[in-house]
Amino acid sequence: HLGLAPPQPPAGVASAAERGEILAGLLQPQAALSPKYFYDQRGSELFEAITRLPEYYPTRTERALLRRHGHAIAQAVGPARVVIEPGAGNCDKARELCALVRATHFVGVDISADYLRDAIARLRVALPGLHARAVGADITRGVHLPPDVPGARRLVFYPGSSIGNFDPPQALALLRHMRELALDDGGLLIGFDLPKDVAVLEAAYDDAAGVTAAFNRNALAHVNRLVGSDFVPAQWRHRAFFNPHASRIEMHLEAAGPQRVRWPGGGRDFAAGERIHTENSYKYPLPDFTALLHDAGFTRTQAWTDDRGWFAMVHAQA
Ligand code: AVI
Repeated sequence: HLGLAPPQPPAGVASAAERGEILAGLLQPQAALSPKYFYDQRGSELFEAITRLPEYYPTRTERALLRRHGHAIAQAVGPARVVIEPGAGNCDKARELCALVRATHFVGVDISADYLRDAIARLRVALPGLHARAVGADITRGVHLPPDVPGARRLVFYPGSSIGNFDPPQALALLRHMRELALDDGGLLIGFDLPKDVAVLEAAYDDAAGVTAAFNRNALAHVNRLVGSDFVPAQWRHRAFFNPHASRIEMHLEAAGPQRVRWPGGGRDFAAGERIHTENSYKYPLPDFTALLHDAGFTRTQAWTDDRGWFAMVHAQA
């Protein structure tokens, strides 16, 4: 590709496509914002704080699964290979996994590019023999690997139940894309959250310390920077509840009073109590998720769950 790259907007300002997507969501009758807008630098830090909260069980349950079944997981995955992690974040889990499967190459992809670059630098220190690369990209637009990434024996690693933040048709499309990334002799190791007691689920998304509330509101501060809007985050209440019909946690921001929000070229008035839908977090029963993996083109699957049946890891062969 020899042409000149199109001029890029300065960091922290939305591209035309991003701006269109954000404003279209805010102007829908039921206003909505993609959960990807949680993850600016501060949002990534807040998410990391969430993973350490007593109420937020997914991260520590998954880590325990990886440690307890490490040997069996390494066997299912096979020997040294290239690990690709979409949405790598702080790369904590990547460090353990790369050591476990004796990976030679790691490619971390994340929308929060600066945060990822720092994480990759730490990963290189922790595992000096690993060739580790950072790719700052939005995985919903497709993961494009640098041309020099080896093609053989790939493992796509998608932990943390991030797949739950996509609607099932989008999740299927993403899994198909991962199936392609894995090539014909690779696989996918994926973690996802299982349905459970509603009180446990709701506490995990509405913690006593208010970290998840701050994480939710931070999306408005991020959007203000991206599109030049004037949301006052403190005027929006955090709402999180389980929707049993869709088997998902929903997060919303609810206007504490009437809000007049303006941005260059437009705006919207919100009545008191009106909501912006900011996130879904789907909880899949294991058989449903296995079926989704087969629909996406994976063949054999092997699953591990914790004793309480709260979280699952699946290895799916291409
Ligand atoms: C990143 N993702 C899997 C988290 C989840 O549990 O859906 C995001 C999150 N939202 C609120 N708390 C954590």
